[in-house]
Amino acid sequence: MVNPLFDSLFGRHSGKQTAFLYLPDGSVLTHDAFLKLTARFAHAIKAAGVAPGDRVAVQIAKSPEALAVYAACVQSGVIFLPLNTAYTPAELEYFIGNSGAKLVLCDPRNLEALTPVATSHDARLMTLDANGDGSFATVAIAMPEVFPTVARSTDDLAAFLYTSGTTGRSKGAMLSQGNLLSNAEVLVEHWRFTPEDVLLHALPIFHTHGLFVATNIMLLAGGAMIFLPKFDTDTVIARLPEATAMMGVPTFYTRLLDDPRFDRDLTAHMRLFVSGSAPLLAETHRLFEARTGHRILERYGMTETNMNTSNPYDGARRAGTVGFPLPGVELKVTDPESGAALAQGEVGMIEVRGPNVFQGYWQMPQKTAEELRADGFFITGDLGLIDDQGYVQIVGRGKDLIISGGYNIYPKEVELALDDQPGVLESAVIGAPHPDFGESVVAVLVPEPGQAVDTAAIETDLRGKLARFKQPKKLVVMEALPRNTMGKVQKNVLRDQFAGVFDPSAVG
Ligand code: MLC
Ligand code: AMP
Repeated sequence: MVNPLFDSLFGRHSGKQTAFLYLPDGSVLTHDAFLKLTARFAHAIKAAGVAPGDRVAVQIAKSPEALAVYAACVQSGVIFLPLNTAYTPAELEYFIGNSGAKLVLCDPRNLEALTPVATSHDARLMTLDANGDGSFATVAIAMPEVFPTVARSTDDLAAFLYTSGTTGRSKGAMLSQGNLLSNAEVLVEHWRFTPEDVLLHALPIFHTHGLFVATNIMLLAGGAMIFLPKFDTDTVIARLPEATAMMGVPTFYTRLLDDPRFDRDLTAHMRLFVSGSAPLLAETHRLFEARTGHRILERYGMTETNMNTSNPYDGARRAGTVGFPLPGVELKVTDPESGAALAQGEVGMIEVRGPNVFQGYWQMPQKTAEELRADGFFITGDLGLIDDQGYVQIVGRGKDLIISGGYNIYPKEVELALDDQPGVLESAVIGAPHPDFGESVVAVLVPEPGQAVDTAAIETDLRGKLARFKQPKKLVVMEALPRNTMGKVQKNVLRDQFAGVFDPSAVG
């Protein structure tokens, strides 16, 4: 194969007049039409001066065109760097600078704000909107419908996905063609995807779940997707009859369960519901089965590793577990201090090794060495155990991380933004249980002696600095933070104290 990822996912569909994307307006994009769009985009990328191995940073709305940018990057041997559409220009500055992106594709609405950012990092800036219009599209439209695919090997890098860290600085996880392809191959087989499948796709396509798990699988299987711009309960319920499978974060499933139209009749024809990116409560699993007769298939993965474990397709899908290591993936539970393997049933650090595990963090050899062992095991930061039947259970996190509606929020990043605020001496950010998002952000602020803290002004200021989903949904002022005898902030105490702040049944 000239370019294993492109040839396996995209190239093999060339000329096929079969449906690939069912769109919200009722139109259908065929595999062949998608491939032609991809070729034009690949020409436009090349014409912008981007060479194989360079990075293209992309912050655009979910659309067939956005997906074709991914395909075009793979075809031209360029590294695809998708960015959450919620990120502010202030956040983007770091990703563009750190990655050394040659080309940045943004929504026309962000052109003005991003121009100085792109200029200061010597990146070319072009636009593409949700309708497929913009300066990038204008160049592409005049380009040929065929592009000579650039030769790559499975060891070559295909994508950078940035993931925040406990220090507050994001790290670019480098994923090779082989990382992505091997995982897609395993999942197609494991979850039995075929060309007959139609996946209801309501996830964003800038993260592992919606981009690699959902899209790569469907491309490899040769099936189609109902490609929705975002999750909306009404639309999902309306389009579900055309689907055979759905993938989502737990919030999707709790929102659907809140709607009485989501019942056994509506879902009787469905083959598979997959959940991941955040813990699915055992209670949600049971309610879902009672309502629909389907047992959600829960799996476990992360940006650095793609998918690691999955409940079985046949056999028991056990609530509160993430199933077994996928074929080719080794998983062990170790002592977080010594790294020694623990016995079955003991709680420790989950480590994984396999063809799915990434190549390291971009230009951060020290961070890479801290998390990726020389023998290839990646230290996930998740705490768990392997039960007596071999199922993996995640019981907590060794990393200070909040997962809200499937998005990761590192408290340190929010704390740094809060500590800069006038009148704030220090802050502590924690996650509290949230009925919709699973967890949500609570910030505790301690004022400088004799000063008042203006929480409304802080909220306004944060809007320009942090993506909306990272902003605290509750700001609390306290005189001091609880500390242990070593002086370390006791976040557990705060978590207990604020466990009920988002509980709608709680008084006050
Ligand atoms: C939106 N908001 C959020 C939020 N999403 N706040 C906290 N957490 C979130 N996840 C903000 C909005 O900006 C809005 O702010 C307010 O909360 C209410 O918004 P909403 O309309 O209710 O939200 P909605 O747009 O419906 O989005 C919710 C969601 C979305 C759950 C559908 O967040 C989503 O699609 N999440 C999926 C994330 C995902 O794909 N994760 C995979 C990562 S990969 P305002 O201004 O109104 O107050 C990974 C690896 C693996 O983890 O294993 O898969
Ligand atoms: P990300 O860095 O966005 O890829 O998020 C990866 C993290 O999401 C993992 O390290 C886990 O903490 C969490 N995660 C993913 N899937 C699950 C799951 N099924 N159950 C619990 N946590 C999960």
